[in-house]
Amino acid sequence: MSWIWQKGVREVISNVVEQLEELLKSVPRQLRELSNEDLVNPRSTGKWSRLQILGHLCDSAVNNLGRFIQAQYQPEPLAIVSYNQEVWVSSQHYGETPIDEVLTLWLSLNRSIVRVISSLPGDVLSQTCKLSSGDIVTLEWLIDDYLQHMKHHLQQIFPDFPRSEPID
Ligand code: NI
Repeated sequence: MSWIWQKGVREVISNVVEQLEELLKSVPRQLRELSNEDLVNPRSTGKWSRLQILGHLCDSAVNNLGRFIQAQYQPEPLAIVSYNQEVWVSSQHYGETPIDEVLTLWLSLNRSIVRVISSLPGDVLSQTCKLSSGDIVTLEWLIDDYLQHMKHHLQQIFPDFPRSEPID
C-alpha cells in the first residue's frame, strides 16, 4: 500500500470517486450485453453466478457504507468486523432475484457511498481501522480497498473488464 502515501489524501479519494462514478455508468451498459444464461449459471461447479457476484458487491457496499459512516464517531481504531459472505448471498437470494432489482440496489448503494466519501474530512480519512487479521490501516486505505475489491469481482463478471495496474 506504499503508493497511497505518495499521494495526497484528497487525490486518492477523488480518484476513487471518479472511478466509482465511471463504473456506475459502464456496468449497467455492460450487463445488458450478457445473456440471462451468462448471468444465472454458476461460473463453474459450486461457484457463484455473475448475478450472485453482483449481489455480493451489494453486500460489500452495505457493510462498507456502515464502516465509512461509523469511522466518523467510533473510537479509534474502528474494529472492522468481517461478514459471512456466503450467508449474506444466500440470505438475499440473489441467484433467484431479477437482475434489474440487484442492479438497482448496487447502483443505489454505490451512489450513497460516493456521497459519503466525497465529504469525509481529512482527519477522518486518516483514522485508523483494525482489520480482523489484526492489521491496522487507515480509513483512506479501506476506501481504496473497497474499490479494488469491486474491480476484482467485476473482472469475474465481465471477461473483458480492464485489469487493474499492479499495486505493490
Ligand atoms: Ni469478495
